[in-house]
Amino acid sequence: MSERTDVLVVGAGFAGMYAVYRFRKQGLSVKVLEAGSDVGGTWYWNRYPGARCDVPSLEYSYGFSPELEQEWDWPEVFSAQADILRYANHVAERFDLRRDMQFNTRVISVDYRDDTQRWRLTTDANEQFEAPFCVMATGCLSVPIKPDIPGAERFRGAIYHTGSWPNEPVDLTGKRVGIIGTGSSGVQAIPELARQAGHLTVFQRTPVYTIPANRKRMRDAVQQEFREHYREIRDLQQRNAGGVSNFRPQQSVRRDVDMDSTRRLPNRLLELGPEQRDAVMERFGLGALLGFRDIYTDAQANELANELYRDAVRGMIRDPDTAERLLPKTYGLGCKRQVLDRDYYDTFNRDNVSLVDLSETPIESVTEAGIQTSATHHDLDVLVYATGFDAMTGALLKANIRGRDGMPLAEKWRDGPVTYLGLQMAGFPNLFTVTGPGSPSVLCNMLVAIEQHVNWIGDCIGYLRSEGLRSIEPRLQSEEQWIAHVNEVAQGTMYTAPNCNSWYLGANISGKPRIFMPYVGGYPRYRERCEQEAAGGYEGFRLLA
Ligand code: N01
Repeated sequence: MSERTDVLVVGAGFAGMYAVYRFRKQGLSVKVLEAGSDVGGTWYWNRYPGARCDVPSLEYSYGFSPELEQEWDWPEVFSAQADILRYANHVAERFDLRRDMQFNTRVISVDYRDDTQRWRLTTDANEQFEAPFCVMATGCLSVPIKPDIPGAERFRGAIYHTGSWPNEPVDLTGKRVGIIGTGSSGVQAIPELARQAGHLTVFQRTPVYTIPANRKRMRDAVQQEFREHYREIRDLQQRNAGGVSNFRPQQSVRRDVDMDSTRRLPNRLLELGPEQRDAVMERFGLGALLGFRDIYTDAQANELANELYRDAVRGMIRDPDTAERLLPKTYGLGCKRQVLDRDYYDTFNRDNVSLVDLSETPIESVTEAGIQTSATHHDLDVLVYATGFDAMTGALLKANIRGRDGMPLAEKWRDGPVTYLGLQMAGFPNLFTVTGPGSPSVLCNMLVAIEQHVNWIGDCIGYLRSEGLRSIEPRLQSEEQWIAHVNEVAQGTMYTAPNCNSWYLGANISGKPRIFMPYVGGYPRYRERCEQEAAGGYEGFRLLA
């Protein structure tokens, strides 16, 4: 006998948590199924040393509760994983969310039953749950991947993945640690691992562009000023392409800090002469490059920025050969998600760190005792994979979703993800995805994107109920037009440059169709489009009584 509710939600990260609050508030019964042992999603799984968020915490926080905004203290401007997880736990307790959640439960199939017009979810313990509505709140970066290296199973030391780091402390004192991968996770972990380990060997396939992160402690006066302006800040977020308000505190600014000086720079790098460019780099460092708008769309400006970046990095590394290996040369700034770091380059000046350039000496195999490259054997006690995720589509495909007439989602998405607004798929009635492919998701402040999606879904279910309708799914034509639009706006940006290979494009997984998955047209434009659909009675969808 299966348990029945109005809505089933898969995942208890920030999306699933808010879904419980929102749906309950409108009188729906909800059940959340979560593979982990508690709430937090990304911040539950990614506990590796150095993990932290790249959006300021006062903005990367829920906006649905003014009381919550007033009572929570953030210790740093950009929070560490442990502080964000503490916040998630606080929210779960404060709103009694766990009451409707079942943990340690992995959903292994999600089936639409044509006879009952309900979704049936089956778990790894062979439990079954049914509901007329199903919300996949499974996250965009929640399926960690490990490369297929010959002999990987033979390694006798400890193996970790940054995306599923253990809850218990990992003692690396005196150990010989190897890490594969230099994306956001690797770049954050490497300086911390180097501090803890006896020796750290970094196996790098593609060098990264990384910018020093803001490391400020939160000042009470700044937090207070945010609290006094929160409604205005949430409103600004709704009108910003990336869902961040960029609110500048006025009263609490220290007189000795020139907070806005980089904002006085011109918008275009190509407007600066050589001396001005050197002066900018000298004064503001690598981060200044990101402020020039032309580097994202103009190939000449982009290459100039890349060269300025490389010159600056050459000056940071003591060993010129190591410096040269650390310089990205095969793609440009703006192609991948911008990486932020604390002490990344300086870590390569430490005596206990060595860099292996896999483009010169590729990995041949993992052995019982370490990694064999084409040049030598590296003895290791611990191997850390910082090799990323099957992004955006991975968790949805892994859930084995089958829609009307048993149609597998994997078949519908054989040539890449097809959705309408990143919210729904034709053939999958009453199934919703939160921050799905085709929505701004990973290009937006996640908390803003999540609340907007969950609110839209809640309103949609409310509409169906009030109109006596049973189901909603997109028209095929709406999907086709939307995907064409998603592709069109991504063209001409550095994201889709021919030499760019990123997880946004699925290029980190062999055989995955090369499609730019998130919507790059900006959050406000996207939100307005969703609002128009709702206000117009969901014309782009098929509604069935
Ligand atoms: O994963 P990635 P990530 N042999 O895919 C390498 C978010 N995030 O976990 O480029 C050797 O970016 C791969 O090399 P290459 C953020 O959105 C956010 O680091 O494929 N190397 C690359 O260096 C981010 O973008 C935060 O040649 C192999 C690395 O592994 C996203 O998560 C922090 C390999 C994977 O990099 C993913 O970041 C952390 C192989 N066979 C993560 N296979 C913040 O908020 C892969 N690699 C700051």
